[in-house]
Amino acid sequence: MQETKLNVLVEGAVMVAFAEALEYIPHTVGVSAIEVQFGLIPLVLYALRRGVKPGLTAGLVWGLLDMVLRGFSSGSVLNAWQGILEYPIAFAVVGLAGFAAAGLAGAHSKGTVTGYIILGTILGALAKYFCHFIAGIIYWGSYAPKGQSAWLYSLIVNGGSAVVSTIVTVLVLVAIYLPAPQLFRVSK
Ligand code: 218
Repeated sequence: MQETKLNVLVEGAVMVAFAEALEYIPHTVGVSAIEVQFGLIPLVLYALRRGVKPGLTAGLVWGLLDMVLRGFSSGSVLNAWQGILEYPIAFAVVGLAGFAAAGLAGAHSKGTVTGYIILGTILGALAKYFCHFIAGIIYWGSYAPKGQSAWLYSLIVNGGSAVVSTIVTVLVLVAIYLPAPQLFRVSK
């Protein structure tokens, strides 16, 4: 099939819609603020297929959409700077997973592809939760249990979210790749 910019755009719109739909599945761990962000699955897949620039753009759109549809109503937007850091910026940097796209495109074995899926997911999730970690220290410290410092609380919540979200995303993407490797390749 002839690949056009329109293909990349439409595919991005579908992935963003899918990512946002997945946000409606309950995804906090127990009573904690730790979350399993299922939306990373389509967003990282898109960045792995299309690279950094489309990935950053799709992440930015997803962040704005999530802020409007869920952020304001859940009380997760505390002020303008925090809102900008934790929605458009934090969601956009998931697209950094696209740094693994070139390696994945040139990979020939299942092991190598799995390695690039892991690398891309870690890059995207780490970048996103680093933003939330910083925001957690500055803006969410008052939610820390008595006696716990703001940075340790933020590290536990956002580090925990990064780890569980990365594990779930890698497991699902590898489970998709094994029976359907064509989904990770862009036809030329
Ligand atoms: C310690 C702490 N608690 C809450 C937040 C806010 N936060 C964390 C992760 C993801 C998101 C975006 C919606 O999924 C938000 C708003 C924080 N940064 N730190």
